[in-house]
Amino acid sequence: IYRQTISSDHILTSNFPDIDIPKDVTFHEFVFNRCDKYGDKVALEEFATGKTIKYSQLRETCLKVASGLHRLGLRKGDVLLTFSTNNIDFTVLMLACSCIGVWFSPANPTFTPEELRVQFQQNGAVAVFAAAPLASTVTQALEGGQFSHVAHKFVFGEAPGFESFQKLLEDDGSALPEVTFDPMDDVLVLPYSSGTTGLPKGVMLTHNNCVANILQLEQSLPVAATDVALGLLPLYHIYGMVVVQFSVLTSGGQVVYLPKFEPEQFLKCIQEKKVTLAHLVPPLVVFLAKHPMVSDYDITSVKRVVSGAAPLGADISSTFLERHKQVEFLGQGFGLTETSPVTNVDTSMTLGSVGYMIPNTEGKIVDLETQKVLGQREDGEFCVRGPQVMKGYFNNQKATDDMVKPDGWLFTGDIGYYDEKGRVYIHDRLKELIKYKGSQVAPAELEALLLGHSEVADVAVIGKPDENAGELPTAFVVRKKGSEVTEQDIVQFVQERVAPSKRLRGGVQFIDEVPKNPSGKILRRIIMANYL
Ligand code: 4UW
Repeated sequence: IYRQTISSDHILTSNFPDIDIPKDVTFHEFVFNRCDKYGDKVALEEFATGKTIKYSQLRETCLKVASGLHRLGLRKGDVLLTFSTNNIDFTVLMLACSCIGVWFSPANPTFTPEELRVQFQQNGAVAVFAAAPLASTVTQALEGGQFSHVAHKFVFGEAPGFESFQKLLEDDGSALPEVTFDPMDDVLVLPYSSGTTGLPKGVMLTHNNCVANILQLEQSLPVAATDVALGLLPLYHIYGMVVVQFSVLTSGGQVVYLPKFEPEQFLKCIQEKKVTLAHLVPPLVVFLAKHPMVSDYDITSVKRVVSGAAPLGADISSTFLERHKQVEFLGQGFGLTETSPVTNVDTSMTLGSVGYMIPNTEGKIVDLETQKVLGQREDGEFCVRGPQVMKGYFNNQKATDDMVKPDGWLFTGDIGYYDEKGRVYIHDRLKELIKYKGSQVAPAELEALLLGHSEVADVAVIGKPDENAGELPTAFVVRKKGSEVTEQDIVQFVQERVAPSKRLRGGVQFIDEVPKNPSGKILRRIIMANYL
């Protein structure tokens, strides 16, 4: 298909025709209707335990859990927090929440108790569901008694002080309520993102946002019923949650879950399960492209690889394709938590590009100062508009208004340009966000933590470029007068308080003054230019 993808006013569109996105279907009905077609095929499998669930079991299992949740008193609009690595129960629970209108808010399972506490404070969850090894972190997070709103504590498996998820799986389904939905307005999930500035915020994605994004992906990144997909990327993050889980489950493929990246298990899983489709982030593409251990395994079943969440360089793509000659497709996807997530997919294997807009999605590049729309190969901020754009940040209208304008355009905070065919290239970031191996690190969060250190007078945190990880969180610290605090002290201080992805792996540099503009905003580009 060839379509004109650049209009005369420099607005980019898809090279596929727009599609019909129903406005009246809920997420769970959309998914269940698809699942019903695939009968006794295995839908999900846990590689570590061998546990599976068939397509024919999904609807009934989720409805039982939904009934159990309603029996406990959970109602439409309540928030449920999940603190778990990837497993089948996670997927079942998300769909069960959808059935009764409960907002599903997943937290990063590597969080410390302090980090988890912040998410509880923000989302006011009435129930928490944890993986068994993480139950003690939940207990610590909830200590202190300010969380009387968390009325129910469940665990996948068994843990002291927690009720077992098994109880909900065994519900007889009789308490399932009639719930009326407005899929265009009702929230399905509340993942967290720091957006363009500040601390992580809950992102309200509606049923329709997520249905739309799955339908939009069907032409640009089709999944076949014969596909076996790798379920390694974390389900708490939007890429795992929507793209991995549901683009496969709505197409009849099978997802094999792994709880974390462990090189041998990862390769063994691909080899044994004959994985055909691998959703990856750039450091995993680097691993497959370069690591000697990869040659010890037969991973020739892999035919299509998708990379997203951070830039994938053309050099790494070429090295990867050179080594894995059976791979027919290596494409990049681009998007944000705030766009459910996908806005662009590279279908043309133009290495280094994030590709065309997906159907029903517009794009434009605007001048950083004047916001004037720019033309071919002119550099500016990338903006997107489409049915996958979030409803807004939870309890934060100001941050919503800063990012999404009244005419629907979302300002991504990413910098790039487009070529003569309408393909987009992203090569820089205007926003504060640091990406360590595809995971979000909000500099404002580390800065606030470091300002709490008794010997730190001022600080700025930025991402230092790194070939393997993408970026490494790096602190520029102004010591208090007379302080002799060392780099090691500061690194240690942070390490004890944050998830592994947020550690100061780029180190600490001591400076005399943090460069700021007159209103006190940190001039991160000046720090990068002067010190990196
Ligand atoms: N190239 C350069 C990229 C790219 C990128 C994202 O944590 P969030 O909010 O969201 C994500 C979403 C990942 C994703 C989107 C679409 C897709 O198809 C897919 O899989 C194939 C994965 O990570 O971070 C959003 C920010 O992450 C950067 C960019 O800065 C964006 O604003 N980012 N994908 N291909 N940068």
